[in-house]
Amino acid sequence: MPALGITSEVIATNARKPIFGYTAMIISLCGIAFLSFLVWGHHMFITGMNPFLGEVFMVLTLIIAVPSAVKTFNYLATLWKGNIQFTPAMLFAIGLVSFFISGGLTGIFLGNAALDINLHDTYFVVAHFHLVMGSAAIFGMLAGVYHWFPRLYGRYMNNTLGYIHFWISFASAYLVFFPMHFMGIAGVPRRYYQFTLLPEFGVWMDVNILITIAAIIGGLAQVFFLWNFFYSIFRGKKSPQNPWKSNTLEWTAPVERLHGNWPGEIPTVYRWPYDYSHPDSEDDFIPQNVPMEPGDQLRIPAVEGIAPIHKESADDNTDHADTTTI
Ligand code: HEM
Ligand code: HEM
Ligand SMILES: [Cu+2]
Repeated sequence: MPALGITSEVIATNARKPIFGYTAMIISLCGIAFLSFLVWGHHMFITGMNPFLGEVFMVLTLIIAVPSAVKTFNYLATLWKGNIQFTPAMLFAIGLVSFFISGGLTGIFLGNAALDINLHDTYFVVAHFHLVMGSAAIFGMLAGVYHWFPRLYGRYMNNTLGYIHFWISFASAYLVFFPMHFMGIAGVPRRYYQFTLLPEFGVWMDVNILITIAAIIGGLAQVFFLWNFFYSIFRGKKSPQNPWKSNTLEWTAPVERLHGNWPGEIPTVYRWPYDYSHPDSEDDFIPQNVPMEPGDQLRIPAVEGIAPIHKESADDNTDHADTTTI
């Protein structure tokens, strides 16, 4: 879930567009969080559970595909016709979307109780969860590190090293985990120390070698990241206050760690976080702490009506802080 939240932020900022379907995105996130409590039985389809119970868990599991699909399509729609900035953070966020699709789709296979009789405890499962958990989740976290690094240290990470890190990690993750689907469909079981005693699995030897080589290369690629991270803390190029031209409030705070984060007064939030490519702004973005002008539209549907905006007094940002805060 945190990786998906990071991705929403990174994709909107670097596509220079409001996130597509803001309300639907929030409802989906809550829907996934809630439904995830009700699906544990899909790990137990072949334990001998009552088939009716299996059916219930199957339906609940497949329902999760709906909010997951909403999120994925909204990510793609946010990219659509955006002014896309291919920063390393953006590449990792798009990488998450890719892995989330590939890994999520196989979740639907596994969620079908009848199919799972064949697929359970095979490498198909290993492929599925490494795409969603070992790749998508990790890529989301890396997107967050690249994105917020200048916020943390006032310096950039090196872009070239970031690109090398992304492309090798992206290619090797698919090379490692994608072939495992075919092994699983062919019946190769998970959690075996070695397969050489089972001649029917001998055909997978070459694939296993490929996977091993790709995994070693992918592991080594992380050295670029670690080097980049620690080197940039001390020697990275100095970054401006708000390097990605983001709207959100954290980019208005100084890099120095202060009690209360801001030196003087705490800034007031006037607008939603997605005023990118705003027609009224020359800079193509309006940070959240810029007061509303008369005629500006508050574009959060859910908040409208709850937080009245005093348009006539918008220039004065101290007097009405209580009524203009969203
Ligand atoms: C569309 C969403 C998803 C569906 C429908 C789904 C469905 C399933 C099913 C039915 C299994 C059991 C397969 C079996 O053992 O026979 C499974 C295994 C697994 N899934 Fe997912 N999954 C989804 C997303 C995720 C996500 C987001 C993660 C983690 C980030 C995840 C992590 C795992 C893990 C770790 C296992 C293997 C557990 C084990 O037996 O060791 N899945 N998934
Ligand atoms: C280059 C990276 C990785 C490689 C090559 C890799 C490889 C593997 C392989 C081959 C297995 C199956 C072992 C077996 O069933 O005999 C496995 C199991 C597993 N991996 Fe990974 N993995 C990687 C990264 C990750 C990451 C990042 C996560 C979690 C975020 C993860 C979580 C798991 C889990 C939960 C299992 C199941 C353990 C079990 O069967 O009890 N892996 N991994
Ligand atoms: Cu599960």
